[in-house]
Amino acid sequence: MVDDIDTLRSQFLAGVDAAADLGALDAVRVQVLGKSGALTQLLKQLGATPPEQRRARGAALNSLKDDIAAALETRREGLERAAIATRLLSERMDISLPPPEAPAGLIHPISRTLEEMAAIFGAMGFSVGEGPDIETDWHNFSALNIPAHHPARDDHDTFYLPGIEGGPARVLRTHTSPVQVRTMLGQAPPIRVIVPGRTYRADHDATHSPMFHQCEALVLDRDITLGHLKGCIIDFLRAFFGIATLPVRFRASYFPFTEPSMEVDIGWNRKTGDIGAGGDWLEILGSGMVHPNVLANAGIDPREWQGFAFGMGVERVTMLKYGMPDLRPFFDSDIRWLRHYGFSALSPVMLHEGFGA
Ligand code: 2U9
Repeated sequence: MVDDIDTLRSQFLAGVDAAADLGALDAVRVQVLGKSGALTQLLKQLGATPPEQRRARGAALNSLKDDIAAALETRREGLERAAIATRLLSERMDISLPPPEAPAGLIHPISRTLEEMAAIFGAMGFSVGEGPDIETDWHNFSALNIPAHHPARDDHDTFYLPGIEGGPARVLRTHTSPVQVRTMLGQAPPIRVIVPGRTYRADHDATHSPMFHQCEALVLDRDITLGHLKGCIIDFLRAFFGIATLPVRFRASYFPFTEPSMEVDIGWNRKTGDIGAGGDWLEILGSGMVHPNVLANAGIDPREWQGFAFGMGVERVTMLKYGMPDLRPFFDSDIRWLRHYGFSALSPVMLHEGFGA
């Protein structure tokens, strides 16, 4: 009788060893401990065992049951560990590898230029000003020393909008200068602000778009001179084009809102289009000392405060920096153009790296 117990034990332990996974192990368990399992049957037959043998046989069967439970548990733990190890091996990831695909989406060159301008001027202590695209005629023209019927208004090819219920005439702003007017009306000097943003003029060809971007600047304090204007603009242009020796030239000009006024040229090679050397000059922005009338219009005493302003076309400086021949693709939303000229979102603007092309 003891033989059948030992046979069952060795059969069972062999079955447990052979079980290759948790499913097979459970099948072995059912064979022995299930409703009609081998050990269950032997336990059921215990009642029919002669009384003098029953005690010893009962003890032997219970000991076998304990051994079976322990063996099942040990094997189950082993199989579970092995399953986890296999999974970890198959799911291992090499985090030093590049991502399987380039990230979707690229930064538009205009956004990139605006970010670079904010970084360069930000490092000089400028903050960024914003204002509405739909302006009053007064903020866009009159406050800037451009009275009604002044010929400068014709140069701007303005989009005029109907006034609201007899209110003041409205325009799509033709430059971002009205934002500096609003800044002066809203805060006392000293002021150091740049104003990047969309502007509108009714003009459309290879070098003009009805919507384009400008970035203007305004600095007001008690003792600001033309020297500050020159230093600020030269530093900006050299940082933006990434050329420490970029030649910069100031040439007398006229704008209604500045006096004196200067156009600013940079050195380039007209034949190759290379910027930085070559003996030719290329106009890049307009500048000047803020006209006393403009300060007075915005409620600032020109005897106490003075300063400079300048403005540039964002598309224009971007085209020059990256050698882009045509303005129109900026606004075509053509993904092929963006793949060529766009910037990775994973390489953000960082001033310490310089902005050289
Ligand atoms: C205030 C006072 C003065 C901003 C200035 C220019 C000269 C200028 C053009 C460059 C190319 C516009 O995009 S463009 O066509 N801008 O030449 N802008 S001074 O002067 C201001 C602005 C605001 C209150």
